[in-house]
Formats: sequence, structure tokens, C-alpha cells
Amino acid sequence: MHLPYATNGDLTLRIARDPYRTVSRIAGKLEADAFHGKLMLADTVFLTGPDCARVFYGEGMIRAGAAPSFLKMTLFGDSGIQSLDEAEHEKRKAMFMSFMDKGAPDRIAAQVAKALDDLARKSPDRLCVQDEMERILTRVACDFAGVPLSEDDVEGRTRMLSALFEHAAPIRPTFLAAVANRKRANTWAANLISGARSGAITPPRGSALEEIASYRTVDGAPLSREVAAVELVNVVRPIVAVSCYLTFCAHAVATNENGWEAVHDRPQSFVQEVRRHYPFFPLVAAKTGRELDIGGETIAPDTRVVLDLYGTNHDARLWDDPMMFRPRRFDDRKIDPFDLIPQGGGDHHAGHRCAGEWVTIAIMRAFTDWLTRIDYRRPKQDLDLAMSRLPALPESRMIWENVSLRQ
Ligand code: HEM
Ligand code: MYR
Repeated sequence: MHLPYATNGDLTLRIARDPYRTVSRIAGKLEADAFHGKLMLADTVFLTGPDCARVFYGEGMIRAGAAPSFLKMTLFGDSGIQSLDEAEHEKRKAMFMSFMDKGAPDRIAAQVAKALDDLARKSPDRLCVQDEMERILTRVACDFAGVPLSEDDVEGRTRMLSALFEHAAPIRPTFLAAVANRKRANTWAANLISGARSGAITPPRGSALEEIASYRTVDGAPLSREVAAVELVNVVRPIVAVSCYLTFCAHAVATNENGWEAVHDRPQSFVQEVRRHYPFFPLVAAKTGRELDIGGETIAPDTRVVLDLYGTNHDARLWDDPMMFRPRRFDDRKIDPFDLIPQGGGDHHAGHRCAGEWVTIAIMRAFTDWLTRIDYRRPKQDLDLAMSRLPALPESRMIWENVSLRQ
């Protein structure tokens, strides 16, 4: 048995133009969940759907050397948790997961709720939801991680951290600014690590800054200052990135008849449907660590494998009318580790599934609760999702006017 080949040569340009839909479209044409293609000139196996997601997160897949190098220059940084395997991954992941214990999602959600109410109390005439949420989440993320942040630095740190996820891919000139911001972010975080290690900064017990600064690898060695910095950014940056999901929540309310009703009547289902429906993280990459059977074909070791997250979240075999925004579908649905996978699939502890999934959901719930407590006007604006962007935010970044807390 052999997997089919995608025709039309290298898929890099097609994926760059339409990162969310290309893999599932080709899979549909080939009538196969797994197929061969080329990505950046290298042989790659593309996977979509729940069965293939299970293979992607199964035995024999590794992450060392799997992420495209441009992501190391921006979003991920070099030598962080995303590139680890086996014992070192397990140990470092346990540290990341420990940050999420002790009520962290609830604590973060309470802080977000307070910051949102403070914002509405100022009754702004006009605001950009994406920009405002990035600012709020930068404050919350730094506080959560035990990182000092003065009010004067909020704007600069917000721009620095947001560039890493808003311009992560080399598809627009803004990528170069993201590379520069990755260098700044690494220097900023490395100084914080040095400060925590020397005692110049005393981060709260159990905070990410303290734990990363004092972490010991499987061999008992501390992390280099550079790697520790990358891991600190791996805690702070993604919390700021939840801003995109908040803009998507606002977009879902603005563009769907059932959006507003769902925010009131079934907020948890609303949040899950936003995570399923909206185009955020398109694809994830791994490599075969040995000869591996995929769909009946033996794939050579060291072959890149790409899993289509967005396509799996829109797979018609799993979701009725997958392109429709329909929160009710989650009212009594049991979620499987391999069907709703906007933040990766499988197990959080044993695999690479996103460590921040519960925090993400808690922040989105705080935002949707807030929507029921405020009034605002939405001026005419371009709400089209720019599907070639990563993430595919609405063109206007969501503008509101006359925002106020309801009396
Ligand atoms: C990994 C998405 C928020 C921390 C991942 C992965 C995805 C993802 C797709 C990779 C899964 C894989 O490699 O198989 C997202 C999205 C978020 C988000 C769309 C929304 C903003 C967060 C938050 C945190 C976080 C809030 C932490 C506070 C991490 C970490 C990893 C990760 C540490 C690496 C896990 C590992 O390699 O074992 N995320 N994430 N993420 N995420 Fe998130
Ligand atoms: C984070 O880790 O900061 C949270 C999510 C950020 C998502 C940014 C979207 C761009 C990802 C590009 C992936 C290209 C895959 C080959």
C-alpha cells in the first residue's frame, strides 16, 4: 500500500497563500487522509483527520529538527520545549504543566475580568479589541510569570511579544520585525533569568520565572541562560496570543445570528466553537524518528510529517456543516483528544499538546462573561478574515465605539 502524491510540485507557495485550507483540499481531491508532498523542497508526509492525528501523536514521532527554521527565528525561539523528545521533554513539560496547577486558570481569568471591567469603566470612545487585549494580557502574563513590568514598559513589551505571533512566518516584510523582536525578547528574558539567579530579582515562589531559573535538566544541569530565556518567553508570549481568540469571540458575535445568544445561553459551547472554527494555528510539524508505518506505507526515518489542525477541526466526518459557526454542537458532545485540536492533540503531559489550553479557555470565558456586562457600538468596518495571514485576524482588528459598563 502506498500513499498518493500531491501533484503540482512543491506545496510551500500554496501553503503560504492559504495555510489553513491547502492540506485538506488536496487530501479531499486525493481522497486520502495521508499523502506525500514537498515542503521547502523536502519530502513531507501530510496528515489530516482524527485517525491521522492519532498517528502524529503516537510512538515513533519526534520533534528534534522538525520545526521549520523560520519559526525558531520568531515564534518558538531556539531549543525550547517544542523541539524536545523523550525524557527531557517529559521533565520539562512537567514543569510547564505545574504552572497550570493550583487554580492558575481561575486566577488568570479573575485578573482578566478585573482589567476588562477597569477598561469599560473608562468608557472609551473608540478602541481596537485586538490591540487592547494584547496590552491587558501582557500585564496579566508578566504578573502570572513573576516578571516585573512597569506601566511605562507595557506598550513596548506588548509590541515586542505580539510581533512574535502576529508576524511569525516569512510571508510578509513584517517578518523581519518579528525576527528583531525575537532577539529583543530573548535578551529581555535572559536578563530576567540572570536577575532571578543572582538574587537581583526575587520572583514569587513557584512562579514561572523562579521555576525556569532553577530548573535542572535530566542530567542535573541548569538550563543555559539562552534556553531558560526561550522557555520564559514560551510562558508569557502565548498568554498574550490569546488576544487573537478574544478578537475571534468578538467577531463571532458580530457576524453570526446565533453568536450573541450563545454567549448568554451556552458560553462554554460558544468558546469551544470559537476554538474549533477560527483560523489560528494551521499546522504542526514532527519527524519520523525511525521507520514508521503510516497508512500502510513504511515511511523512512527522518521524514518530515505535518498535521493539519485546522482541517481536522473542519473535517465533515467529525462535524456537521463544519464551516458553519454553531456553538450548540458542543452542548452535549464528548470531546476526544484527537478531534477538537486547535491547540494540538493527544495528552498534555506525555505529548506536545498545548500546555495552555485550560488557561486559554478560562481567559475566553472571562471575556465572554464581560460581553454580557458591557454596551458598545460597532462602526462599519472590514470584518473579513484575512485567510492568508497567520493568524487570520479580521482586517479591521475589531473596532468598537462608545464602550461602557452596563448600568
Ligand atoms: C504548544 C496552540 C496558548 C503554552 C502548542 C501547540 C499549539 C498551540 C498548536 C503545539 C502542539 C504540538 O506541537 O503538537 C496554542 C494556541 C493558543 C495557545 C492557538 C492560543 C493563544 C497557550 C498558552 C500557553 C501555551 C496560554 C501557556 C501559558 C504552550 C507550550 C507549548 C504549546 C508551553 C509546548 C508544549 C510542548 O511542546 O510540549 N500551543 N497555544 N499555549 N503551548 Fe500553546
Ligand atoms: C503561541 O505559541 O504563542 C500561541 C499561538 C501562536 C500562533 C501563531 C500562528 C502562526 C503559526 C505559524 C505556523 C506555521 C506552521 C508550519
